[in-house]
Amino acid sequence: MSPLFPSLYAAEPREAIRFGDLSLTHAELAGAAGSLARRIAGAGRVAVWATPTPQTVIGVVAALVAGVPVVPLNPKTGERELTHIVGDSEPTLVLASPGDQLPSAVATLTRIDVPLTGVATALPPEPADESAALIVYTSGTTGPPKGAVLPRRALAATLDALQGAWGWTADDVLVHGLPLFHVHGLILGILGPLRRGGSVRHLGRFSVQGVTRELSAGATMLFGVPTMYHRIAESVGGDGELTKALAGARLLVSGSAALPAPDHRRIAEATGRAVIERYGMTETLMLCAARSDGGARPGTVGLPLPGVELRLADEADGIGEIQVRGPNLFSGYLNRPDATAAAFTEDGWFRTGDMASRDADGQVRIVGRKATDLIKSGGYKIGAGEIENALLDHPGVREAAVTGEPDADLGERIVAWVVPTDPQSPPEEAELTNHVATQLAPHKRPRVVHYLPELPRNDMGKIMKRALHV
Ligand code: MCA
Ligand code: AMP
Repeated sequence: MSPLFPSLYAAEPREAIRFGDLSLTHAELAGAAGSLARRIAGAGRVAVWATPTPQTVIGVVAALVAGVPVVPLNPKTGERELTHIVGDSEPTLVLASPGDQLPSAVATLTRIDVPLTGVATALPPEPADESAALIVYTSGTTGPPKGAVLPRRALAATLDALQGAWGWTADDVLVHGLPLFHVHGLILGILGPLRRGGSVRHLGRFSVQGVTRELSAGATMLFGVPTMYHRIAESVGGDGELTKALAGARLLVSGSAALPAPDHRRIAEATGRAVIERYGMTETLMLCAARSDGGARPGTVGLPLPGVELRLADEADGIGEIQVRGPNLFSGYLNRPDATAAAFTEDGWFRTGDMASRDADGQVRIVGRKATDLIKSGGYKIGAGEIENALLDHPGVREAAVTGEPDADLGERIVAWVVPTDPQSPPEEAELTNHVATQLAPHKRPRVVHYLPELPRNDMGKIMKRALHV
């Protein structure tokens, strides 16, 4: 098999990753990851406590080199969700940084503290293309998140397709502040530069100042979700240093949700640079991308990437559901053959649930989603059902419904509609918000809670979510 990361095998002495003051070359990463790979070889699956640190990168790369599937864990995940993910994926080990405090749901696993250094010896041969590389948990409309099993060939296919679209080379230096437990930050943002033999500087946490600093100091590409570009757009007019830094970048890429045209315009007007969009999903990795050599229009996500077959199903007025096939697709949901079967059409196309049209030149324009019960907030996909279930677990809540409302910063904000058990003393808003944050994850917490005497229901007793708005 050809290696996922050729420059590790070549032990290149150039910088590969940088987190603050800590940086590792490809050779150093090969040493640290190679040593760890030998320790974990043969493990069933490994969980990685995916803090934004070099240890996370070493842990993930070690597991990929050893052929051990990785389950990246959001360190802020609450008890209920973490228990589900660990119970479902059954890792035998957890890789963490020294000093990380692990909650009880993972504390029972054998823990390895990831060392930053290791002795470089020959790396093991890579496993078969079809073997599982990563299991990434992603929300559906109802129920707890499902583990999307991503084979190595999907990673290689998607990263190589992006190389072609963006002219991505070993000379590129990527900067981002995305979390390392999702596709965008981990696969595109870390494994992408490593596959190219280039480098990535991670901000630890996103800030406009961090972006300015790194783009001014030689970074060539920026990846972010629309919320990050919105925050950049808010600053760009009055911040000469930021404007100059963005203008000097080779590529500004937005993804994970639609980039609003006003943010696109503000950045383009101030810097002369267009932010380009790419479109994908956890299950499919990248499907479309605007090219770096021009032709990007606000509101479009470019053409299907090489290797990706894309059709619009059940088209009406030029709008249909995006369905796809290609080597970039996942191999199924872990332990969920029912959900895997439901995700594909009878003739083998994956149903994305996204509705789109195509411009005259073929560029794809996403216009909405089939399911109103999926919310995209800050680029995170969140199911209304999982939040409703968490709220219903609170003794002060008799009934609950969750909706997404437009939000200039987050794209959509999570809104909870609650019928209290005791209308005379409803639970406080902060109490409910913290309940969801600690059971599921902070990014899944409602930003607004409305209290109602009852929820609007139709004759069948179904909650009429369309009637829930302020
Ligand atoms: C606030 N916080 C709390 C609470 N309230 N913690 C616990 N309980 C509470 N009640 C904490 C939060 O954890 C956070 O900490 C801090 O306060 C600020 O909260 P928040 O306002 O939620 O965060 P933010 O700064 O507004 O976050 C915006 C963001 C973030 C940085 C844009 O949403 C983000 O990183 N989004 C990226 C999502 C992503 O990668 N999606 C890709 C999915 P702290 O800041 O320390 O965390 S992959 C995908 O979609 C496909 C494949 C694709 O196409 O890419
Ligand atoms: P996730 O399951 O978290 O991987 O989210 C995937 C979803 O994010 C897709 O189905 C789309 O709805 C949305 N998405 C990703 N990129 C874009 C984009 N550039 N424009 C619009 N929506 C996007």
